[in-house]
Amino acid sequence: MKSLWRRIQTLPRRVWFVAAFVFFITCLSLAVLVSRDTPPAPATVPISQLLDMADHHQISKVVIVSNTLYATGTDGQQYQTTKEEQQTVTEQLRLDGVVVTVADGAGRSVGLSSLAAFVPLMFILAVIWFMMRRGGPNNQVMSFGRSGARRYSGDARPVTFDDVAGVEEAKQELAEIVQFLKYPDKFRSMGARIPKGVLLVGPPGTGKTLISRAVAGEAGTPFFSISGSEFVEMFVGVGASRVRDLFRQAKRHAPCIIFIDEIDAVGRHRGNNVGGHDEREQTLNQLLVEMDGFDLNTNVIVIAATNRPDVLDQALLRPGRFDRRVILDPPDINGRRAILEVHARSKPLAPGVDLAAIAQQTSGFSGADLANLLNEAAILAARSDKEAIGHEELEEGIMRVVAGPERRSRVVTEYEKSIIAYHEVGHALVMKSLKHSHPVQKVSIISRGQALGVTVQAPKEDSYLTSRAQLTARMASLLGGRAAEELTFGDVTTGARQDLEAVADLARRMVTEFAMSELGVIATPTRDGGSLSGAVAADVDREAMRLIDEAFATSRAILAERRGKLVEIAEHLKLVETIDGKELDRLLGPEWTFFG
Ligand code: NHX
Ligand code: ZN
Repeated sequence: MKSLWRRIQTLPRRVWFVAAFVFFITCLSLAVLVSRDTPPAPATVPISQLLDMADHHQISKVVIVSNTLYATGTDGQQYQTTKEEQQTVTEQLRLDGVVVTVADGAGRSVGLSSLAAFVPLMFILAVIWFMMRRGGPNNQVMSFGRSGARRYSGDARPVTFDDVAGVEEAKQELAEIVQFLKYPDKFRSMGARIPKGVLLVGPPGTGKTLISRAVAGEAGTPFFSISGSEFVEMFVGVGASRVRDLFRQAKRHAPCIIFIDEIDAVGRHRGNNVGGHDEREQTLNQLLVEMDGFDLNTNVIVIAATNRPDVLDQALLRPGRFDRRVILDPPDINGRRAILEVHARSKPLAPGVDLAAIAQQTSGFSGADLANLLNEAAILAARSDKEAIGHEELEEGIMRVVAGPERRSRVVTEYEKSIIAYHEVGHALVMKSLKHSHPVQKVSIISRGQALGVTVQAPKEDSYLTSRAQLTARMASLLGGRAAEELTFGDVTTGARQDLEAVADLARRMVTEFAMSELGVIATPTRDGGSLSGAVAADVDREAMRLIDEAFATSRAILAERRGKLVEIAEHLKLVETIDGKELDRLLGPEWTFFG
């Protein structure tokens, strides 16, 4: 009983909705049929009395259904009576001037009551048909049993490694898994132990799900997908039973792949939270039990994804569990280009569009960002009835991914427009004045998302390290907006809060994480709950403040000295609204130099 209730609890909300709907329709149709088609209760009379009444012309109509007579009086009153098996009354009634109808077997009311039973039945069948159709074998996604996992199989076109770009090493490592799934016996006969679990590590949007699907697609096996958070968000006890169910399903469809996204939701190391999170722990234990329960012939490989491998419970990483680790980095320039090419396959690009240039301008974008960029560009091209996606659409696609879509409906006063323009040009001029800044890509006073204006920078090339000079240049650039407001208007606004937050965060990290202050190399594990003693904390604050102060002084000095350019370009920006990097260089002139 308890497990039944648990089962009911785990039903997807959609099923509940459908069930309630069917119930409602059933009640409704019954109510309608009953109220409409039940005649006023007939009076039951002896056959002799009915015939007498007919003789006295008190009966107008009779319906005979086998041995039952339904009579209607001249006054509208209904009568019912039963005749003898073989008795014929038709002739006599006819002589009395009564309209006689003989209905065979199923009378009117009988037909209606069967209809009443039939309507809800049809509804239920329709609903079942509808749900089957949604989850049929040709369908992409099939909601799977109690586990809640989605099973992907028999896709019209399975995902393959060709659809995955920019992560060549990961592809190579996973190609081996494909071999295990395809030819398990080959490995077994060599006495090789086939891995049970693979941990994919990488930031969001780097294609962890995609590459897992590609492994299944390449091996031609089913793919069960569930997110770790789905295990734990439900009612107590459900997580573990879902795990059990998922593995049961998977074993039935072996060889196959189980993909667990966000494994850290279940796999966080245990025991550090007071009060305990029993539910999660139970789920994790069940997962470990299931994986340990794989025998040599279980052709199921579990692929788990996370962007926080450091928080995982060590038990998950032990041999025989997720003992293989595949790293997915954000794509470099070549990777980005390859990803753009994959997504551009199905999209017409205008001649001369240079995806390499787009790749160059999108440092730091993930695969998902790039997919988004191309999709936005495609939407823009379609909306303006173009024949192909041009460079213009791609540029706007970048801006949309970076800062959101334009919000031209946001109306700003002329005065605010000035503030926005000077603020943005302040950023841009400081950036252009410091040698260690990245190039400016775009300066715009068109509202996007939450921002009233943006200045976009992009590195010339990808890098894995950032120097102190680069960080101090970044801090000064971030404060350039505020410095320009102050210098131009003698007052400052709330608009710079995001810049200020970023500066404060950067300064703090420079002191504590990167040891780039006068405190020198201090051991400060501040990431994730490390704590500082009161005295050191005060030192850190003081040093961070000093770094910010210096950066702000740099910004002010630059803008004070180059105020002419600030005014000139800001006034120009108010007219044109957007200036790109090339145009900015032109406006700065050939004599432009770095500051100091
Ligand atoms: C507000 N927004 O919140 C208005 C609408 C100083 C000319 N009342 O620094 O737009 O004040 O260089 C992501 C990015 C909030 C999230 C920017 C959330 C900005 C942006 C505050 C320009 N450009 N500030 C900037 C700005 C604002 C904000 C954000 C965000 C302004 C400044 C936002
Ligand atoms: Zn700003």
